[in-house]
Amino acid sequence: MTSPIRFELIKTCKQTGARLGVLHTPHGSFETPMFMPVGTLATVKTLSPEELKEMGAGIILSNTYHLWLRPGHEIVKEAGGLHSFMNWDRGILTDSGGFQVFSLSDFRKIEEEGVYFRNHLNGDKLFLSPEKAIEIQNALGSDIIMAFDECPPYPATYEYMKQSVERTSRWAERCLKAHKRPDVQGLFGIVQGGEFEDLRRQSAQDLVSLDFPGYAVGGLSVGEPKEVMNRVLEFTTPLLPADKPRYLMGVGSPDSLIDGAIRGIDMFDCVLPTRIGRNGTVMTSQGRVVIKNAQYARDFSPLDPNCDCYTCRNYTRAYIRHLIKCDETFGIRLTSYHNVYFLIKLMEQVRQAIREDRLRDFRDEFFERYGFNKP
Ligand code: PRF
Ligand code: ZN
Repeated sequence: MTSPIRFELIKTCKQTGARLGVLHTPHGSFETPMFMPVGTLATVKTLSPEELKEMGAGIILSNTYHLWLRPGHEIVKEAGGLHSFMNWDRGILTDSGGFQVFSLSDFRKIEEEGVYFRNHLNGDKLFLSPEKAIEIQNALGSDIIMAFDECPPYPATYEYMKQSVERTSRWAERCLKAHKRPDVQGLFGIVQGGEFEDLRRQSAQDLVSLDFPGYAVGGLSVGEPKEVMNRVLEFTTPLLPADKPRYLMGVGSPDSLIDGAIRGIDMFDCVLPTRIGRNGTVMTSQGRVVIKNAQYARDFSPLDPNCDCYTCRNYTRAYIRHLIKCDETFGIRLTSYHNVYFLIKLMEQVRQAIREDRLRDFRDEFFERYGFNKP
């Protein structure tokens, strides 16, 4: 059977080894490396699908766990699947729910058969397993579905991580067996193993032998220093097949997107642009701006002088600051729009730099301007 997800490697950057590619899905093709905005509850908070399209988003991420609880995957299926339910005709990737259980639920018990935990909304007892996570994702109809994995907290002991990696491999095999729609939905495996090189190797080998159409690197951006993440990526991505897409889960700060691409990552997702947007922080070519600060009260320039998004073409810092200080919803729409646009355009610039074999130079200039190099 041919996979519904196909990765086409166009070229690698001579300066860094970063990959320029095209990911083909049943809902369109898009260039990589790219950033997926997060629409946890079948909406990228405050933004319409039309707005996401006009920014150039090719695929968004949504969550199995949240849609299972509300409105329920049966209702989404009845609507004709997630694409028609939310009126989005480009790509959708759903995360499997395991990570959300670990981050949202206080009570949880991990067993071989799955995870017992409490509904974070009402405290009801719930159970999620590889089979259940796949059943829900099959009903949602997302283009890319994720294996049910365990993402241990950082730091975890070597012994714990080893048991966890082995269980995640057994769960991955059960996910493959449970997957009922492999002709229309691509199932990705998730490499775990924390910062331990031999465990990452074991995890990658186990998953690669199962032949998934794509692979994620999980268990990063969970509190470890940036240097640890970069080092783990350096020894992990070479273990993955060159002709399959690689997805770094839950990473979305501008510096990590660039450093991830340099280490061979093709896809990223993160709530960062919408989450910080809602509390009034924006990413600009000169670094982060906290728009509530008094210094912007009479600043009639755009959020970012180098941005040509809808927000920056039409509104000033002073106006947006006023809206956000008054809790006007239009304010967080404007900041969310700008932040998502910023990351989508950043990835466009990364791809152009790869095309021209100058991603190292681009990185150094970007870090200098953004202020990452400052003490
Ligand atoms: N596993 C899954 N989803 C995730 C992660 C993971 O390890 C992470 C780690 N940053 C974010 N989202 N299934
Ligand atoms: Zn802008």
